[in-house]
Amino acid sequence: MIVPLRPYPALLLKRSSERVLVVADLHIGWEVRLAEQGIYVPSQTPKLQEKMLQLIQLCKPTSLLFLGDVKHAIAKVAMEEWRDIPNFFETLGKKVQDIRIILGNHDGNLEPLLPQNVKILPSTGIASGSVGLFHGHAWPSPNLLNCSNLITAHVHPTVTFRDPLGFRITRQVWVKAPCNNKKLVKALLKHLNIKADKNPVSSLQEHFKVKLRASQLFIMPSFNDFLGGQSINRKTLGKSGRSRAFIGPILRSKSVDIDNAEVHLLDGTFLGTVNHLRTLI
Ligand SMILES: [Mn+2]
Repeated sequence: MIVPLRPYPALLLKRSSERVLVVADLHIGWEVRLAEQGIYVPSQTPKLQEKMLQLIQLCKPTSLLFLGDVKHAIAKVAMEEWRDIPNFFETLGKKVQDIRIILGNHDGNLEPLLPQNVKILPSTGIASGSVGLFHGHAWPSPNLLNCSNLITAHVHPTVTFRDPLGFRITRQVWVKAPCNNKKLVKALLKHLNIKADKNPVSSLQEHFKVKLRASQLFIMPSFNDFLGGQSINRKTLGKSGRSRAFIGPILRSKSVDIDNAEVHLLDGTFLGTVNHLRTLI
């Protein structure tokens, strides 16, 4: 069972006695980048840590799962990250022993910063019962298509409105999109250089012994609310008339029906579909 932890950008996966607290896109050290541009913001890590501790107390998880982009500097390790990241995981490790991280595109050289008990998982994701989790900058492993629900992050989804005075309002959101799973299989097999004949679904079964079940995709908001995000209801054509694609191969593959995706605020308010929200930007 997937339970969004309103009003936090976090969810709880419940499966028999297991309770997995899932968060994504912390981008620890993001403010260091701002300092390089002359904007000095104090470290946000204590705030992120406090929010995690609140959630742990609230939902009593048996494990923590970070869905990618724990750190911000892509390949190198910034000075502050040497201090903040080990402290952060040591503090959380005192409350919850089992901590796992699915690698995102910003997680280069993360491993030396982590305490022993933190497990690193590949960016191709993991399957947990009927739920498949991956960061979203890379294709998931084919076996995730056996899960009816896919959960991804990476986009930091937001919604934007403009009121009649011209004020622009941006809020973080959850997105729940239906998948055209046949298209999804076709695109994934193409990526893997596997010739899919007329029936990609049976090719998937044949090559990977995977029965296609994926039917919807959830996009998680970023846990760090200081970050920018991708506006989910922006017009798909830019001023130049060129199409402005979403980031990540799965959203670009057109196998996710973003137009008919449901959009919810962090407090659970249902805002409508992306199609409808596009008229308000
Ligand atoms: Mn990312």
